[in-house]
Amino acid sequence: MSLTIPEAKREAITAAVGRSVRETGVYDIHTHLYDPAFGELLLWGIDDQLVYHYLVAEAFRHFDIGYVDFWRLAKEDQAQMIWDALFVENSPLSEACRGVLTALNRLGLDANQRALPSIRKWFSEQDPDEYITRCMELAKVNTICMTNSPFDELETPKWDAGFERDRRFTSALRIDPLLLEWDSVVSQLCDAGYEVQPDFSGKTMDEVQRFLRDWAKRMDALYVMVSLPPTFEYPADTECSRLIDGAILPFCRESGLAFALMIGVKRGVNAAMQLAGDGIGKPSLVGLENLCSGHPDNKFLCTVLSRESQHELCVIARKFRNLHVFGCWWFTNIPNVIEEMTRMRLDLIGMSFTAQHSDARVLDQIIYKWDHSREIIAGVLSEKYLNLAATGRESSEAEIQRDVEGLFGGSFSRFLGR
Ligand code: HDL
Ligand code: ZN
Repeated sequence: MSLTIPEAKREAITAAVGRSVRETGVYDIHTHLYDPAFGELLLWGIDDQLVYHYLVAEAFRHFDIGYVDFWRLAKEDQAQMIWDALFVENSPLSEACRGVLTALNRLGLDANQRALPSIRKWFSEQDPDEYITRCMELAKVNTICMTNSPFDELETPKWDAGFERDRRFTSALRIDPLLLEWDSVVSQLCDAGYEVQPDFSGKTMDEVQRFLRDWAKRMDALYVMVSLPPTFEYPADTECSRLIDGAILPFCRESGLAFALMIGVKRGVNAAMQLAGDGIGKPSLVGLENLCSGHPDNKFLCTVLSRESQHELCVIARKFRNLHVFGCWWFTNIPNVIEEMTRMRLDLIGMSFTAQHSDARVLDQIIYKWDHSREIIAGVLSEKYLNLAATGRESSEAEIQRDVEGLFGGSFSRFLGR
């Protein structure tokens, strides 16, 4: 028979959880932000927020303009079109729209204003370096993990030249082209001095491992990562599966790095929308299960794009301690699904997961992505601690704080052994 909790205790538990969730600094373990040394690659400000591909996708539903004509417009003109369609002619109720206004409000601007030029003027007056610190402080983000690709010609020159790292920005080695477009990267690897063959003959797998070793060292990468289509299978007679077996997993075991799989994205279902054109598919997670069971000495991070796959992902995590589940990725990063996923994870895998990542592409977004998620996570956690109290178990504020720190990056760091 569960205990009836006095109202005062209910309020005390809820307040303690809310305080801890609101105040605890997070490790944002997956973003598309950049160390300030990358200059223009680190996006920030109202126009970059408005042309974020989430808003492009939503705005095109109101546009008559053709895709090509839209992309030909200057960024400010694209932003104005998106602002007019989603924030003036319609109420900005979607998660990504509300996010822009949450960020404006938290930055001290009037989120009720409709005139974009006055907002734009405020941003033009901000100092970039100070602004980075301001956004991180407002969002209570302690550390930002970047997504760094050795195949991205915009960022590789900076890595080649070397630069002094901003310690607030760590790195993840992103290898999608290696696994998903092998034929197109063979020549790039050869040009870079790695002796690889299209048919994997000769020293190919050793050379791919050397490539990974060189870049992981250059970036001081925390983990290796890939996004995978819903058709991903492992093991399979595919170049992806052969490279995972022959190079990725041996390298990760040797280096102690985790291998992160982000499963379920269908790239370019509407390619004319560019980044906004990627879609979703419900994957089989048998490949993930085979990876975890077949390679107990490898560590795997995983997040899955489809809401329908979240329960299966939690059950696989229950079976394999070398799997760490993280975040509410992309199309699952909406309030009702974040709530459902957080509750499901707490119910099935307890505290051993990372509750959220921002996936921010524009610096200012960390403010809203974390504000919105903290509110939801606090609600679910309060419910769980109240359920616990009903058993007669007392949770101290220190225990609640410990648990929240774990969900916000501590469990991730322990899993990586960092
Ligand atoms: O593949 C990924 O890392 C995804 O997060 C994509 O970058 C996607 O475009 C995105 O930004 N989602 O939030
Ligand atoms: Zn991402």
